[in-house]
Amino acid sequence: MPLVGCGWTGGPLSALDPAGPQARAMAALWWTMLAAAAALFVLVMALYLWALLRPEAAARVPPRRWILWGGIFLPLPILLPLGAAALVLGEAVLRPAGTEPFRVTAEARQWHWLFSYPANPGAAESVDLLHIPAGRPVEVTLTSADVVHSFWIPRLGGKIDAIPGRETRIVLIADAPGSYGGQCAEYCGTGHSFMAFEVLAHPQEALAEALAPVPSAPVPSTAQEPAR
Ligand SMILES: [Cu+2]
Repeated sequence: MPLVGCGWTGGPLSALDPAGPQARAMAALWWTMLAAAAALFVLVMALYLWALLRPEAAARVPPRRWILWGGIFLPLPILLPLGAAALVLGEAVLRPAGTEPFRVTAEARQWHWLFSYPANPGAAESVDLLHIPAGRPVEVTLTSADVVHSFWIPRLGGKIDAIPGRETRIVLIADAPGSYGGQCAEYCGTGHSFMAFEVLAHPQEALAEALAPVPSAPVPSTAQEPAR
């Protein structure tokens, strides 16, 4: 049965179902941390069982040795590789390789996201809907009109705060065309849980069409032809 929030069997907001290199690095780090935490748990439980089943043997171990081995030497073989993995995978999140990014600005306000495309003159702004090219880095520049919000697209990576009075940036890549869920990840008021958005990743050749302003429908005339 899938876990709704973080299920590895999919879901629009599943951080464990990555669809881009940044999200993959973060998911890998999550699994690495889970494995390390599980290994430490098993080791501590094994020691606990040993002390429980052989109390006379455990009592012969001096307190200083418990502290040195249990507090320093036992965790080190796990925590050192974990720290190294965090540094390597963190670099993959912060410095994605790739070509010139597609630039988008996102303004957060209670409780919507306004996306605009300054590098694409004539592109229509969109509310709670972000159009991006698939397979190309996307640089999102964030601001906030009111309080602190947080921009998060779990299947692509993130998250990063949108802060009033300053700009923050994040670079993401969607591997393939498709629809991805986004959500404000910082409590920002009573409408916070509804502050979701959709990301549509388009094939490069279809992006211009997606960004084109939607022509407004002609206003029907209410004037009637006089009866002859
Ligand atoms: Cu929020």
